[in-house]
Amino acid sequence: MTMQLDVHAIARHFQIQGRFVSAEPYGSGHINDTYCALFDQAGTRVRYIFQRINHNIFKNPVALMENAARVTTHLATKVSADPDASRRTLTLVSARDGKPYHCDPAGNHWRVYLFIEKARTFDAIQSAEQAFQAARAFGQFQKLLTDLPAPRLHDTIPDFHHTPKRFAALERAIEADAANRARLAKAEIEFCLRHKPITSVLLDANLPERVTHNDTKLNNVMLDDTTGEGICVIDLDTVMPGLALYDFGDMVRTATSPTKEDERDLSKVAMQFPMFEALVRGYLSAARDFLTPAEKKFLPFAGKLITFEIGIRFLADFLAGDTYFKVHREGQNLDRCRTQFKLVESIEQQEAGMNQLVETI
Ligand code: ADP
Ligand code: GN1
Ligand code: MG
Repeated sequence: MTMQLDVHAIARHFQIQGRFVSAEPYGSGHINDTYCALFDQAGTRVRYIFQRINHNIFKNPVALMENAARVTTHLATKVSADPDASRRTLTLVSARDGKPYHCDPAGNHWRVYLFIEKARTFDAIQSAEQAFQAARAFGQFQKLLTDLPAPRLHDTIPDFHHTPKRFAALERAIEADAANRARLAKAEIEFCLRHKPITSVLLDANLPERVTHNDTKLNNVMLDDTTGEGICVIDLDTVMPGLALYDFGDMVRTATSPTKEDERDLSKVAMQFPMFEALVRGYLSAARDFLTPAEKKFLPFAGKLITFEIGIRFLADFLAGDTYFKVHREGQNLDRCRTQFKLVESIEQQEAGMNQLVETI
């Protein structure tokens, strides 16, 4: 009830017509507080997405919203000729003062997006066609942003995909062992130490900086209910300068194993080759025009690296006592870490074939 009242009170600050009906928590993101709010607009029920930005994680929500406004405006121009334009990119609803957000008395920053109807996100991949569609949408997203006008976007989280720094943070978390949990994660810590040498490979490869999404997990793209098409890329908080490979890598992490991220039965976790192939084909169908040969060559490696990197982050958060990612049960971050490392192993076993495939496409 408190939450309903909160969202209702927040809603008054946005340029939304009609009568507030209800609001409820929505989605399975790990970071922000997301609500679906229903309004009655002259007899028609219209939904909106309300989000309270997690300012423990995003230290500068105003800069973040400046990025989001620039990116959504640019994308809107690009898709404007499409009859379905309003579902092909997120659309921010302005606050009554004209800003793209509202700051409440407690210092929380809220934003509102039009609800993308007749489409949904998936927490686990169900088919190769879905993998193709998701990858094509993220590739298209990068492509449409290749000519985003200057200035450079803000780094909403500095060094977000700097894997060696993520590794150093893990080492500090092991050392501090703040929640006395290192004893529960000996095998995982050992796994990390063994894999340390891969952390700097992409940074050493001298790849071009681009505008990238940086959080391309499967449930950050909406697939159309009827056609299955990857219709809209969402969750724009980490859109900033990065490597194209960070985005492809996170697709491999979240769309090649049939399991959810926190699957406890590790025997079910595996890199499925047909899903990888669909990702490569879908991504290249949009990104081929701008990708360099070096970027293309590293596609399989990026899958391994980003899976490892997010595994490190889950492990570090488990050791720190679950202060970053939302958890809904004890040990969830360790379970998430384990699925990542199992997937890294599965990729390693198939890496030669993955490299071969990429060469032929
Ligand atoms: P988080 O940063 O916490 O992951 P997201 O922006 O990804 O938050 O939103 C969480 C979930 O809410 C998404 O996975 C998606 O299912 C849903 N969602 C977000 N934005 C929209 C939108 N504009 N229309 C419909 N659903 C949305
Ligand atoms: C978070 O916001 P969400 O749930 O889409 C995280 C990503 C991780 C992901 C792991 C800002 O993504 O970096 O890869 O969880 N986002 C942030 O599921 O840290
Ligand atoms: Mg999300």
